[in-house]
Parts: sequence; structure tokens; C-alpha cells
Amino acid sequence: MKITDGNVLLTSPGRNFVTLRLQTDDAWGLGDATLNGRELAVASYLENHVLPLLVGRDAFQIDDIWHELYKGAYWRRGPVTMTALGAVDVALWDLKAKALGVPVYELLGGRARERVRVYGHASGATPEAAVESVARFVEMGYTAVRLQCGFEGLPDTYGVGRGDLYYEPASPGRPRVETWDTTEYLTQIEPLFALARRELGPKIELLHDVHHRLTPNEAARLGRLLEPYRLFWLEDATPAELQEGFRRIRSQTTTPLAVGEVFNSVYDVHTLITEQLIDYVRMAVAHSGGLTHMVRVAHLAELFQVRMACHGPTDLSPVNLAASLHFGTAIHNFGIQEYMRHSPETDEIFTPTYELQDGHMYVSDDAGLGVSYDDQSAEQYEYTPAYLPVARLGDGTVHSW
Ligand code: KDG
Ligand code: MG
Repeated sequence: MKITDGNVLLTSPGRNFVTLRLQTDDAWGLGDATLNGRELAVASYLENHVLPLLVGRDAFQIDDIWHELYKGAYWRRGPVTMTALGAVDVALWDLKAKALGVPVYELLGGRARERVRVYGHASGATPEAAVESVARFVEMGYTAVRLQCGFEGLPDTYGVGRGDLYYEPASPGRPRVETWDTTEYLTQIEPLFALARRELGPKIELLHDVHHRLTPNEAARLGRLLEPYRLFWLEDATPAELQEGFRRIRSQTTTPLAVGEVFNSVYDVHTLITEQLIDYVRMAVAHSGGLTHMVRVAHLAELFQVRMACHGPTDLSPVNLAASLHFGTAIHNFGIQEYMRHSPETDEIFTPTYELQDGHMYVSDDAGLGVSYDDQSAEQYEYTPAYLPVARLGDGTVHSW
């Protein structure tokens, strides 16, 4: 079954999405090529360097195409390359599953579970508002909720939504500047979780994202401080380019650790896995070479009792979410899936068939990923350049955002 055509599709229903559609005479498949704030780099990589190599290839040779694009480029890894490769890979899995008339999870080994547990995103301008927001998620049936809030001196810190249930940090124009202060954070974070446990009881699973802001030693202190509140995980406690930094954290605390949303290759995470320095791998299917590569990461992680918990923000499209849900339905060492609802305008374009019920997602048994792309709806929304914020300390020093 030969690939006859490929299109890179841009749309912006409130935020930018880049989608790759690959076609044969009888079937088509979709991949998510969105890299927040760097969208056109991936679009150009696909259009100028990858699509000319794909037309005429056998669409069923997914693994061979993956290796040709990875090894054949000579220049390996990196977010732009691996997002482009991920879009091709996921589009090929979608296309092949459609051609064979089965859902993607069947090609990944078949069902390992009936449903995929997800966690929601609660936030508020103050600790009280954030804890109330968790309660709303519990009422909606969620069993796991991420808790972020603004603190005194840190009003616009990471993860605090500017609307009701939607969170969107990217904005048009030059990057917004957010202020960071480690002392303010470390002195106000424990009372937040103490309040949450007092109000919500011991059972609801609580997660928290530090978003790369601490040093390994500060993160170790934070992990210890939060132990009494039994977190499901502490995410991105320190920037993880230096995987060895996690040895310090791991040796000091039993708070579970999750890492990986900025990673794009198994080589970014292998020390963390093989030394059992973390509990959950947070890589995104879309940014990590697609399902082909993520299955390899999952198999390595399984050997070391590390579980998979794919990155699933709304700055990735429903195509990526559907791929993550098929992955989560099929792999053995699944942990949890991040879920932030997409806007109604976004769902109108992608018409996903997955469903949320009682804090779990169910993929449909439609052939492929169960997602489509409505060109007419998409064309209403023109691509608008936008950037993620930049964090600075009180004295103006740039800090990790
Ligand atoms: O584009 C950046 C976001 O995807 C990231 O800030 C979201 O940290 C994030 C998360 O855990 O979803
Ligand atoms: Mg995160």
C-alpha cells in the first residue's frame, strides 16, 4: 500500500495545532506535529525534508520507515526532529489500523485494560480556591487531580489557569514574563497540601508539577516535606537534562517522582529508568518519535518497574491524546494519563471518539485512532504565532519556566 500524498495542516482554534495527514489510495492517517511555540519548525521539517522521502514508500513498513528517517537523517534526536518523526509514525499506525479495520490498540498487542485512568488539572489563584477546584473534579468523578496554585508573591506562577477549566500558557506577541521565587514557593507549598488533605481526605490521588524550578537538593527537601500528604507524584522537580541529578532526590525521599515531558528519546531517560531514580515516565507520544519509539521506552521501563504516564496537555491535539489512550490501553506498565479537556472548537475539527467517564477514558473500537480532521472547520482559524512565558527571578535573572 503506497503512500501517495502527505499534507501538513495548520489551524488555531484558540491555540495552534500542526497535523500531518498521510494518504494512500485506500486509507489515510493522522499524526500530531505540534511543538508549542516552535510549530513552523516542525511543519517545515516535514514539508521540505520528510514528505519527499515518503511518497512512494510502502505505508505498512512502519518500523523500517522510522529507522530510515531516524538513522538516515544522520542528525539524530532533538524536539523538532522527533516531533516530525512522531507525526509520521502515528499517522502510519492510524493508517495501517484503518486499512486493516482494527483500532490501533489491537496492533500494539491488544487490550491490557478496559479503561485508562486520567488525572485532571485543578488550580486557583489561592490555596483555598485551588482546593475547591479539586473538589469540583472529585464531583465530576476524577480519582486523581493535579493541584497547582498562586501564592503570596507568586501570583502568576506555573499551572494557574486564567479561566475556568482550561489552561493555556502560550500567548501571542513577545513571551510574557512570570516571576519566580524559590523561598516563597518552598514556604507556602506545604500548607497547600495540608489544607488539601484536611478538606479532601486521604484517598483522592494528588499530583503536583514543580515545572523544573528547583535544584536537586531543593527538590529533595520538597519531597521530604510533602511525604505526610502522600502525593501520587511530584513532577519535574528539577531540570532533567542531567539525569544524575535525580540520585540526590531519590536517595532523600519516598515521594514518587515523574519526569520526561521535555524529553524526546529513550537516551534522555535511560539512566533515570535503569537506576530506578523515578516512578513515572512522562514523555509525549507526539514529541518522542511516536508509538514505535514509545513502545521501546515502555518495554525498558517495565523491566525496572517504572510506569508510563504520557504528557497530555491541550497544547497537543486530540490526535496525540487518542494515540496516548491507545498506548495506555495496550501497554502493560501503564500508570496514568494526563487529561486536560480541549476546547469545543478544537473537538469540532478533530471529532474525537474517545469518552470520559468516572475519571477514566475509553477509546472507541473504530478502526485507527478514532480521530478525524475537518478541513472546513480548521480553515476558519488562521495560524497565530505564540510563545510560552519566560520566568525571571526578582533581580531579573532568567530562571527555568
Ligand atoms: O507547552 C508546555 C506545556 O505542555 C507544559 O507546560 C504542560 O507541564 C505541563 C504539563 O504537565 O502538562
Ligand atoms: Mg508538566
